[in-house]
Amino acid sequence: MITLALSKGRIFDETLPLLKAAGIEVLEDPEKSRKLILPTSHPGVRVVLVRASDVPTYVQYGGADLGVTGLDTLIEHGSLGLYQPLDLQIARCRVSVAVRSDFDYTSAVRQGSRLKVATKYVGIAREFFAAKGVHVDLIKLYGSMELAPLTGLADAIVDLVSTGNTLKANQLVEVERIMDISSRLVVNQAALKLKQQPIRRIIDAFAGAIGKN
Ligand code: PRT
Ligand code: MG
Repeated sequence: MITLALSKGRIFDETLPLLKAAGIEVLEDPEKSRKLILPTSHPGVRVVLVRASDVPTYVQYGGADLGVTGLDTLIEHGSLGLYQPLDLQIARCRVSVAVRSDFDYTSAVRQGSRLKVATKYVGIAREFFAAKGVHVDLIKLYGSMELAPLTGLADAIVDLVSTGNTLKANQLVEVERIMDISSRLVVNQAALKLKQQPIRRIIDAFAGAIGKN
């Protein structure tokens, strides 16, 4: 049995066409079913639904053989024990710095002010500001980062942006782009050795379908 870890929402939705290219159809809709293990049209393949941030953990420890995860999540988790054969080019976005539209970020940086930065991406943020030589106090949040500058919790946030509509709706402006993000296929290294043929077949089918949607 091959187990593929996916998270509900955009990653699940955007992985479906890749699975289809591999001749695999998921037989239940995760938005309608309460099941966490979904059968597929292929008797040897099943999908497990986990939190987006738990996908690398499942694959690292062998709870799943493969998974699809955002590069953001993968960087924060670390890639120990994970083989990363493919950039699937799905769920694209970027990691950016954003501030309140009335906050003068450029001056604050130029003056060497200490910045309070709220983020779920503590690792990415720490490395980015260290490389710029900007002193930051990082505040770890698990969601709704946009609220932090509006309530005075932080001067800036480091968060994912795709259309920019969420920032705009909250009077925030993007002041730096840190990195471009897309989702990656991750594979458990031991599983790749033990179940080489069926896993290779999935990797190859995904590879052939990238960018075709
Ligand atoms: O929601 P939950 O806490 O369960 O987990 P999650 O937020 O990690 O999962 P999910 O499914 O929301 O995101 C999974 C992956 O999708 C992320 O790790 C990214 O790699 C990728 N992705 C692509 C995005 C976005 N685009 C995105 N726009 N993830 C989140 N967003 C959010 C962003 O955080 C912000 O709140 O959408 C909002 C901004 O969108 P725009 O279009 O208004 O700019
Ligand atoms: Mg989310």
